[in-house]
Order: sequence, then structure tokens, then C-alpha cells
Amino acid sequence: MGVVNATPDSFYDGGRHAAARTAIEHARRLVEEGADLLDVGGESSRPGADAIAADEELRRVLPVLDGLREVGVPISVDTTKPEVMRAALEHGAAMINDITAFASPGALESVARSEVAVCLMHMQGRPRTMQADPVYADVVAEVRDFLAARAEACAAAGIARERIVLDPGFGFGKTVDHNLALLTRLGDIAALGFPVLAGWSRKSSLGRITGRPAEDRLAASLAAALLSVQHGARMVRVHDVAATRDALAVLAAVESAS
Ligand code: HH2
Repeated sequence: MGVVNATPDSFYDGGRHAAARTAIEHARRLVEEGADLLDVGGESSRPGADAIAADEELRRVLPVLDGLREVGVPISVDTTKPEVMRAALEHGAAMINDITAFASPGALESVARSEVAVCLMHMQGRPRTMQADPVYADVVAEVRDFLAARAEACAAAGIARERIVLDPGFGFGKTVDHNLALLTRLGDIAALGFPVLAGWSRKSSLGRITGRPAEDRLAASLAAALLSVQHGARMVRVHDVAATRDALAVLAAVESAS
């Protein structure tokens, strides 16, 4: 899953693709690099980010969706707002990726009657304050139980199991240790029976581990993507599609040889 941030303030690529035209060009490049799926977002969820109004998010996202109608891969839209979800469906989105796991009133109902896939992500707190002091008694059990409960809520709203993807939400209200515990026990989440998506790309935990700024975290991101897949992720959400594909190709070759 290639990341297309149509935002002025995302933590890594904020402002680079804020204009619809450059976001569309970037998205096309990611498809040429081998992305199987694109995730278009109009609101940053980086730690400390303020929420934006639905009008502004629609203004950022819809022209990008319209420009990607013929891009040849499914488009996911990264949003928490029911009105953005509904508009995204009308503009051709194949997946809604909600970092709050469809917590907003009306969110589940907005997608239930369609055929789109849904990505349910775990987050402790909200972006503005989530990294202040994340606390868990047992991070893996809490994240797994939360995701299981949200998958049940989807089923109760009429969403077929085949449409559901789960994501532990690396970096969303989690310390480095929390993220590492979730990575090494991703299998516990995969055991719920849904495909798991992992998003480590260029995140600050990789900066803490390597001492490098976001622009120098490619190698660390590739390592985290590989390890995520080895531990049970079926999809990885990344900024660097070509490099990630190469890394995953080596893993696939090693696995088929052994
Ligand atoms: N991470 C980000 C945003 N959306 N969605 C899912 N399902 N999983 C993630 O790990 C995830 C996500 C943060 O990355 P990015 O979009 O690059 O930054 P920003 O939120 O600043 O736009």
C-alpha cells in the first residue's frame, strides 16, 4: 500500500504533494513502482496534529480520487469522517482506512451498505496528545481485544468478514517498546482471522532506534516492513514502494527456497 498524503503537514512528506496535481503524479509513480493499492489521505494524524474540517478534507482528497480513476489499482481513503467516507465511495474508493476504527457516529453506517473494504486501526487517545504518556497493562492483548471488538461491530453493522483488515496502529499512542511488542506478536492479531496491515514507514520509533531523521529512515523502514511480513502482516503501508517491493521479493524468494 503506497502512501499518498494530500496534506500540507504530514510528518514525512507533508507539503510535497499537497496540490492535487502533484499528489496524482506521485500516486502514478507509486503504481509504476509496483504498489498494489494506494492510500490517499487529506488529514495528517502525526503526533500533535490538529483535526481539520470535513470541507477542507474533501477539498484535498476528492480531486485526487477523480484524477486516479484510471490508475489501475484500488484506492483506499484514510479518513475518520463519515461525510468524507460517503463522498470517497461516490468518487471510486475501494477501501476506507480509519485510524479510529470507525468510532465516529455514523461511520460504520456510511460504509456498511457498500462493498468497500474497511481497515480498522487501533489508536490509544487521539493524535493531538496520543504520544504524551501511552500506558497499557498488556499492549498486545489490549490491541487484539480492541480490534476483535471492532470487527464484531462491523459484522453487526452488516459488513462481511472478507471486507475487514486489521491494523495494530504502530506509533499511535505507543512507545517504542509497545510497538516492538506488537511487531513480535503480530501473529496474535493475525490469529483473529483477518488480514493484517502494518504501517512502520519512516515513523519516529525507527528514529528512536537508529537516531536518524524521517528522511534517513528508508533502511529502517525496509527492515520493519520485512519483519512485519515475517511476523504475519499481509499488507504494508509504505512511502517507498520500489525499495519495499525489492525487499519483499527477497523475503519471498528465501521463503520459497526453504
Ligand atoms: N499511519 C499513518 C496514517 N494512517 N493508517 C493505517 N491504517 N496505519 C498506519 O500505520 C497509518 C495510517 C501515519 O503516516 P503518514 O500518513 O505518512 O503521516 P501523517 O499522518 O502525518 O499524514
